[in-house]
Amino acid sequence: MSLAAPVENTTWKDGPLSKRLLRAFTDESAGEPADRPPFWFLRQAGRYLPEYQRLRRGTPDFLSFCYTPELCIEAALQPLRRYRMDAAILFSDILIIPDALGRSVRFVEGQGPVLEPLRLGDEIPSLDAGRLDARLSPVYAAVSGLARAIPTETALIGFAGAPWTLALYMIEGQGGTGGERARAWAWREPDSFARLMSVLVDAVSHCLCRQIDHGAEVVQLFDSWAGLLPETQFRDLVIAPTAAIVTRLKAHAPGVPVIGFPRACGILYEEYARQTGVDAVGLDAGVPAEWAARVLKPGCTLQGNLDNLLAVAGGAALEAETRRILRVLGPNRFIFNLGHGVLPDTPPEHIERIAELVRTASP
Ligand code: 1CP
Repeated sequence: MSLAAPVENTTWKDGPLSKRLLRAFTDESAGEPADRPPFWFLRQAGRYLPEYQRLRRGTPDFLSFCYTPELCIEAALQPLRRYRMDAAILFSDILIIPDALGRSVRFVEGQGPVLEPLRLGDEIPSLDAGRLDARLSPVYAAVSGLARAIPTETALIGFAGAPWTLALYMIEGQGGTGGERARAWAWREPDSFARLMSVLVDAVSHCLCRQIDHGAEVVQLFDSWAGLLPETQFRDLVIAPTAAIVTRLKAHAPGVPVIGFPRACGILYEEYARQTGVDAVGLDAGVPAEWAARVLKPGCTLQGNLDNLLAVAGGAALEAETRRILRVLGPNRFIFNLGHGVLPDTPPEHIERIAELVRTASP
């Protein structure tokens, strides 16, 4: 069978929900209480794994790696072999969408992504949505190959960057800034910024629908820089575009859960959870678990939120915090995860210890 052939996605059409991750999106009163929550780790594949470093050495250019389905499939399977998480996540990057729209994107060793910054509203018409499928077809092939390769009890998560976070990279040319240029543009020229957001809403919705068609059973929207925005911009640039994407996804595949991750947005999590239509919210490590359980959980599933530095540090604090999060947020309508991605200097044995603690958690 060709790697690129779409996979018939039956999980959400027919049930039953044999996968633990998918059960976390159902109302607990409808089924048996969970014995333990499902778990996976943000950025679970990648540089902290020696086997990934070996695989990556063969293809120095990271974008070429992302456009080679066999390599993406192998990179996504590596952490599953070690830790048997309840979910595999597509190995790709959020910046493939700007790349597929025709912007220049490079990954510089030791520095991260570097894009040719978008400077003017006049450049927006040059973003070419017509190229998306041709450029992204290897990504969809990786999704279908992965769907076939993972164990039957493992769920497959597809993902994309959310429009605001993509716009930030496209305008700033890199991450790690305060997003000043992008935010000033949004205040100064709301019309051209809205045009950019509209292109990105279309591209992200399209790319996620294709991932679902190829076998993704859950999709996650990474809004990594949501926390930079004051409330008015948060409503316009995070909540509204996310709600528009969720509407499109639900029209295309009503049963596929959507996880939103508006990182570091503080109490605006509440508005995000209520108004975007997402099925779950990913919590960063700064969100108090008791608050999230009381305020957010009644309406949606929660995911998170162990500090990723505890996965670096290990020891007694890692054990205590993992147990605390399991107690406060689990076991139903909860997906155990980190509050942000696994860092490159994380000892793999610490990830193993967390996996063991979650797997043996009692309700
Ligand atoms: O050298 C290498 O091997 C490249 C390192 C790397 C990897 C392994 C990058 C560059 N991206 C990725 C893969 C990746 N990126 C995945 C799949 C791996 C997995 O989860 O198992 C995912 C989900 C992402 C998502 C991603 N990329 C985000 C959202 C999550 C987050 O961390 O907030 C963001 C912001 C990016 C941009 C990006 N790509 C790469 C880096 C180092 C960064 C972050 C740079 C920055 O902080 O601005």
